[in-house]
Amino acid sequence: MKNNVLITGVNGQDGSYLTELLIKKGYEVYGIIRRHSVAEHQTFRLDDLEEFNISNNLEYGDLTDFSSLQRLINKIKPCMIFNLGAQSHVRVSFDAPIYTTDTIIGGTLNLLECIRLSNHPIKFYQASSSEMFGNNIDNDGFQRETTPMTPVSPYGAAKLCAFHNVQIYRKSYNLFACNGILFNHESPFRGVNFVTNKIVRGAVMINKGITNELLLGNLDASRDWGHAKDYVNAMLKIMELDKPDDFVCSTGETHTVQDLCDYVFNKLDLSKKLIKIDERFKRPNELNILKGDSSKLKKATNWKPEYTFHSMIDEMIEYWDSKLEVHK
Ligand code: NAP
Ligand code: F7E
Repeated sequence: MKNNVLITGVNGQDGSYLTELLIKKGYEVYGIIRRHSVAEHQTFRLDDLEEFNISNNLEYGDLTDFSSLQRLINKIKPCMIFNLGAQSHVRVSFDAPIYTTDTIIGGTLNLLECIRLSNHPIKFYQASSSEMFGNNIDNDGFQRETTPMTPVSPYGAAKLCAFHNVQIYRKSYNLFACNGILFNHESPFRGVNFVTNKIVRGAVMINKGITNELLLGNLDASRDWGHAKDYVNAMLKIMELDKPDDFVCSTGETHTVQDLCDYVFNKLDLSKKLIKIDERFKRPNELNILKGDSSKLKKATNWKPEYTFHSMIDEMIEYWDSKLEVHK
């Protein structure tokens, strides 16, 4: 149908913000969810969208199960598919490389094949990642669409293969298939084992007397952190263009993990001595610095982020402050 959109990873951080945006823009949003043994918390990020009966549009399936994808695409007949589903944790991709690869490379190819075999046109968005660059940086200190890509993790390698397949299907079969090369983006809905939410939640827990230390890995890595709400806006703008293409989406600013700790701990007036280094949270291989140049995206779509690094972290602090109970 003209207005139907299908999202994989609908209950993830980006999936939930994108669902909200698309509903507000008048799209009918359908999402694929997996079977969880603890189903009651699975869709908590979509709770506020229940007034739109979103749970009626959630269907069981899995990116690694071609039959489930084909069945849903035939049923929903979406005009757009956003492929946000993935095992998205870089550290975990070293622990479960085959599963990570299956969901990302196999899952993306399954969707591209469904679209190629479908008898109606479907636009396709692929959640590509700055992790694909590895440690390549242009001479001016930025990564952009033309920067070489040499990933340093199984996750990055899988995303790079999927990225190429999107380009291959676009060129070979004339599909409207786009890659958004998104740099790190965060929010209160970020998984709590990613570093921003781990630090913010951990610091608020210390402040409320729930815990007394925060265990982290490498504090020297630098990331270009934006807000997920701004980045799902970019996804839709990319899909509303006349021609399919690939775009970097980033803030152009970089901060170390240490900078992030300093900001949060200073804001809450906590001693940084409570931060301890734990080898378990380090990776076998590290991507050291990310700083993206979004000029191409800005020129093509007028995209502009609304959040700053600090306004995003402040929002996350407020979220956890209101969620967690005082134990003092
Ligand atoms: P996220 O919160 O981890 O969400 C991932 C989603 O994928 C979840 O809904 C998860 O469902 C689903 N999923 C995992 N395996 C699946 C499978 N086999 N079949 C179907 N669904 C599956 O990730 P995010 O931060 O929203 O990121 C969205 C996408 O952007 C991901 O592809 C990620 O790799 C990519 N990306 C993220 C960033 C970032 O900084 N956030 C940057 C660049 C690219 P369950 O709840 O069932 O696990
Ligand atoms: O790590 C360091 C860690 O796990 C950021 C995913 O969304 O963005 C994300 O991947 C940095 C790394 O994100 C801890 O070593 C230190 O240098 O929050 P993260 P990521 O690995 O950059 C890309 C663009 C994606 O596409 C991915 O899907 O923080 N770090 N101590 C730590 N990281 C974690 N998770 N936990 C720590 O204790």
